Amino acid sequence: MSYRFSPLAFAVAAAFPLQLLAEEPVHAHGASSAPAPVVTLDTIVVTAPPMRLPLRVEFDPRAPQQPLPANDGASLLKTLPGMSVIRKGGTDGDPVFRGMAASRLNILLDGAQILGGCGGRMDPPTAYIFPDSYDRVTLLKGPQSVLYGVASAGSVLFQRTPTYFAEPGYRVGSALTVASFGRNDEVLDVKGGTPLGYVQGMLTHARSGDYEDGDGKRVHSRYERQSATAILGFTPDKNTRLEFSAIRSDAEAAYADRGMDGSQFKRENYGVKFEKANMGGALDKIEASAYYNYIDHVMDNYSLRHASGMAMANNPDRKTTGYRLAATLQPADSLQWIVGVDQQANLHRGRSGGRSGMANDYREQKRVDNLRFDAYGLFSELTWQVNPDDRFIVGLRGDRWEAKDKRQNSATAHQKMDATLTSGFFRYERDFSENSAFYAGLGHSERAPDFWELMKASVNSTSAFDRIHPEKTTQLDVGVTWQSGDWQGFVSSFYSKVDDYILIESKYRGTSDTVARNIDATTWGGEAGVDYRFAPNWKTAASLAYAHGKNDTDRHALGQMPPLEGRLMLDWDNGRWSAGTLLRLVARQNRYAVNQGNIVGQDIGKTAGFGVFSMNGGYRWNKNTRVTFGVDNLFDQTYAEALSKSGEASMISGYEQTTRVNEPGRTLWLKAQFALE
Ligand SMILES: [Cu+2]
Repeated sequence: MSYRFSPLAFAVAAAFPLQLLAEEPVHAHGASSAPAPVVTLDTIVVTAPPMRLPLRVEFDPRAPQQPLPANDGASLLKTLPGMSVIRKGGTDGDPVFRGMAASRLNILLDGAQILGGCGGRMDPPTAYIFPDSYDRVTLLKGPQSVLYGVASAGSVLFQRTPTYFAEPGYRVGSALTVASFGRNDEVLDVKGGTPLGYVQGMLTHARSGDYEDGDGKRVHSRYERQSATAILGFTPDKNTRLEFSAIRSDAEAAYADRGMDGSQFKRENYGVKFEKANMGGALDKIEASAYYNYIDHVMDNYSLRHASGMAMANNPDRKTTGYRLAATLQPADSLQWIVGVDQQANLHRGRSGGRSGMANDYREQKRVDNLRFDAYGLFSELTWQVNPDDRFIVGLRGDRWEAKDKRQNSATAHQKMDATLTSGFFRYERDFSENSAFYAGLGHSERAPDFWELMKASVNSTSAFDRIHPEKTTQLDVGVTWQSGDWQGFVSSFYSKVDDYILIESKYRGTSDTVARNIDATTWGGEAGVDYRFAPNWKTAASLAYAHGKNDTDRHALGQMPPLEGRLMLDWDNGRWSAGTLLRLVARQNRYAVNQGNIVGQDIGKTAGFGVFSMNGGYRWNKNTRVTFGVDNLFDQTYAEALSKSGEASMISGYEQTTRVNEPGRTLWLKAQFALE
């Protein structure tokens, strides 16, 4: 499917960038089955989605990507310039934007927060994302929006486009992916409805064997994942929607960086949403939603590997609930004002024991409370369209946050901590022409420490709880997007001062402690890209991403920062056949801080640069049926990303140890997509 870019859609989008999120119902029927007009795919394989709106990148998660992403949310994001993934095994890596990982990147699944349970961070929110069950992914860069919770490095929204059937109809979509290393993914998405409402059911399944690196060394990385989604919606009219949704999913995944694997990632989700749009008066839209997310994770050292020593299992769970209410006001034609409140509460519990069915069975143990969090926030974001070309956007957010240490044997047992957090931004945007814009914004956000940070030790105590302060980011974002003839490009840059950056340091001062401590940091960098359509069916593109981090307190590099990265692409597409190449070049990383980083990982040392070359092709019968195929890492390079986890801690019998968890070697893949309506 190739969506031609609609100038009208862009003009609307550029004028009201905030309205795009869930504004226009897409007719899942008839001629247009395209997701939303803003999602455009110039080529059928996404190698780097272009940035066409200030501070915001969008892409279709169902579109084939090169390199073939693993079946989770993080791998899917890696194609965006500025994004990296901390690899732990075959799937469930942690996404990192501009060197900022974990809670610094706010991830929402159809508006809901999901918080993992694994103390060892096996399950970032993206581990509960099944890419084929979403219609759109949006990255909002920087602390430049207050609508979706506290965002310091940015927010990533995995969204479903609202469904509306103008007349009775149905749509069946399916996709099948097969690839090297025993990989196969299947998805079935069925929806049907009338103007009164709709039902939708989605099933996904994915499985992969252990992959091999370029040297043919097997990496302990196999996984299997499945999800089922059911959605029931009522649409009394085109602008009113009441939707109920339920998701169940489970997975198992091998980890190459540690002594245990994830043998269960159960998730249960229920959501309800109400929305009334285009009301036409001073009150234009209201939105209300509530959700329940429960995850029940098991990791052990016997299900997916030969146990060395005693069989052990760890079984944390976490329940997260929340709601959000928002109103869009239109006090004047030139003003759009969104106000609202959101709330979130979660409780983390744990238990551990022996193998199921054996003495000390973990399932027979009592679950004990660890930490409990309660937070709510008030937000207000105003867009003032001064004239057709200039606008100001200002946002303000206040959060009240509270945490309680419910552990019995913690140094801070039964203590409480709380904070009032203020975030806000101010941005100016100017359109030069239909597809060209400039922006400059100053933002500030205050982020409370998360579960993983609070569970660490601190400098002078075995508990970091109540010892570390919220992290405060103040950031300048400046950029431009432009299009002129066959050329198109973007630059987005940032400069950030982080006060009380929560640094995680392992082997602190020669001990075996991993501590959390506040430091001050400065980061700067950005992303840039250019596309050039040099002949009717030909396009070449290049992108560059860099982030520089300094630990101002310790006076050296900030840990876990990715090196300079560039991509060069060449694509040919005649509407039926397509072909493309991708060369990804990553520089060496000489700036590192051994044992320092974030809750996901810490630096090991310097890394070498590398280049990876990949090719793809495709054929489409019509807009609903296409096949794409490719070979990633054609020359079978052996390499590891700078942010990869250490492979030395694992000691898995039958697997050779490597310094870092290496990336896959040569990988062949084919994805077939088919839809009926
Ligand atoms: Cu785990």
